[in-house]
Amino acid sequence: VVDTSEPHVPVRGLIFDLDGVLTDTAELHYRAWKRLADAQGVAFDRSRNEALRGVSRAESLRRILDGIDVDDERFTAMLATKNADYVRSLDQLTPDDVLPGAREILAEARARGLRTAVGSSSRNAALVLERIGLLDALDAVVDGTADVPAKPAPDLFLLAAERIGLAADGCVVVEDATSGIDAAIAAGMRTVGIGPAERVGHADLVTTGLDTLELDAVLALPVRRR
Ligand code: B16
Ligand code: MG
Repeated sequence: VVDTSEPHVPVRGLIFDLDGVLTDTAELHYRAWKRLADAQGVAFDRSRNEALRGVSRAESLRRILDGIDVDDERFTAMLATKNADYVRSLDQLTPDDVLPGAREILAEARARGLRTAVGSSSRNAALVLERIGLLDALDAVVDGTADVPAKPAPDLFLLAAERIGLAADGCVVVEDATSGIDAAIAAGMRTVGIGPAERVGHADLVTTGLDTLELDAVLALPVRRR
């Protein structure tokens, strides 16, 4: 009998998105954008906010303005206003804001010899991780301050893999955004999607949250064929 199955490439590291995976800063982003939009007289609500999941700050503002023409100076000022407001709101974050199962899976991954990293679009990721007390649970944090193209480009995740000393095919990315799963697939990584199939159904494994994710199931994922 000829065995045609691919040899299993071991999973050696987990790369987590931040907002929507380890904590829910989406609500704080929403409130800061909503205050800005109201002040500018631009229509914005929670359903429109859904389209900003995992999207960079500047691209988020472009989507909120939806074709409304503002000059560069005003655009930059709006970004600064929203971010100052958002950063102020991070004062409310505490370790209680870590999403269910996140602390546990990070600890279990470490205990089983896996490397752990964050790959987030946010330029405030280190601050958020410090507030929720997860910095020590991670071997590397790559965020929106890295000078690389944003998701869905693979660069952020490739950089995270490099920082934890792993090849792409040894990493699994855990993401809640469509563009994040796209980025991980483009990087040649295995993927876990957190959320509904409409959003992350193209991931190798889909679940509702880290509290329902079995590490053994993640370790058993076959490597993606390119
Ligand atoms: P900042 P993630 C993303 O985080 C958020 O989901 C998205 O709503 C936000 O606009 C983006 O970070 C940029 O955040 O304004 O703090 O740089 O999901 O990639 O961890
Ligand atoms: Mg996210």
